[in-house]
Amino acid sequence: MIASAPTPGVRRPLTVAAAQLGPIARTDSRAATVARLVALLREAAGRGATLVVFPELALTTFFPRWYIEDPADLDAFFEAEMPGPETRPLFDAASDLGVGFYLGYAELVTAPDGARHRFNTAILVDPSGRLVGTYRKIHLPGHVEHEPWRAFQHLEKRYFEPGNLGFGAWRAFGGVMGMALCNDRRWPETFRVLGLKGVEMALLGYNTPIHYPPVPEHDHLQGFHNHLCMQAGAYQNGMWVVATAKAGREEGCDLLGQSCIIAPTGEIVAMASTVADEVITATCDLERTREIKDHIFKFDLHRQIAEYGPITAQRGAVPPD
Ligand code: CDT
Repeated sequence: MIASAPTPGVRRPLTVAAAQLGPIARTDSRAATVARLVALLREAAGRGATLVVFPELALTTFFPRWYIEDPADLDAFFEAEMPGPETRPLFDAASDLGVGFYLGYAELVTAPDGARHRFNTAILVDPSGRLVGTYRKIHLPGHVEHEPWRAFQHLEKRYFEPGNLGFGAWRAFGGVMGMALCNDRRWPETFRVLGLKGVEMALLGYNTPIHYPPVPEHDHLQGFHNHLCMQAGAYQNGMWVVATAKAGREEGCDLLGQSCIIAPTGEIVAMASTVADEVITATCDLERTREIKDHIFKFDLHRQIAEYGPITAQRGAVPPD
């Protein structure tokens, strides 16, 4: 008998939902948006979910598409407290329903010295309403300066600092949970670090414009690349991935949908079929991570760490002379 074979009959089922959002207008109030989140939460709970994953920046329109000069206008998209008065109804509904959630939002932190820091953040809240963990987006895409030639901006590098909390792993929901945000999914380092922390389920929200101004010939590949990187990350690290989009035509910009739940084998087990508010669910057996983690990607047996130095020693490629 193989020592690491899964114990027959042992299961750790977790029913999760990806609660996709359709577009949010710039003028939509927080109250209106939070009411949409609560409706999705109720639907997910009605389908048996105990964990609901919302998108990145789920409380507002995807504001990095605009060059915003007035700091007060920018501040309007950020949360200075979580929960605050406008987000409290989501926390209350979740604990009433006994459902936990992942929520992406723009976080404004004021340090004791008065310095203000802005992060693209996700939190994980358990079914009792307790904050389990906070993740601040590490791989910020886009650009710093206003680039008027673009059809729309992608100013995440201007409006956010890179996350300063690292990639976390938390024991919750009967397993080991990890978080990431949008562009993080394109980087294998994200999933590998989560894998090395023992993560069994990665939660991720995204806002992905279908049009990519610097390389528009790739626009038709956005859906392919979205799934390609997450299916690879799931398989190569033996983890479930729950990925939720903000989708549809938002302020004239088309955002990719295709929210999905991916098994540790890399197979998509559920996928959204609209670009509107939509709940998808799957019952994920966390024990199935063993099929991969104990065999083809058994890290402690197969990884050759002496050969991986360049991954952390250098940022860019260094071709031979
Ligand atoms: N929100 C976010 O990270 N979006 C990026 C767009 C990349 S193109 C600037 C993504 O990876 O989908």
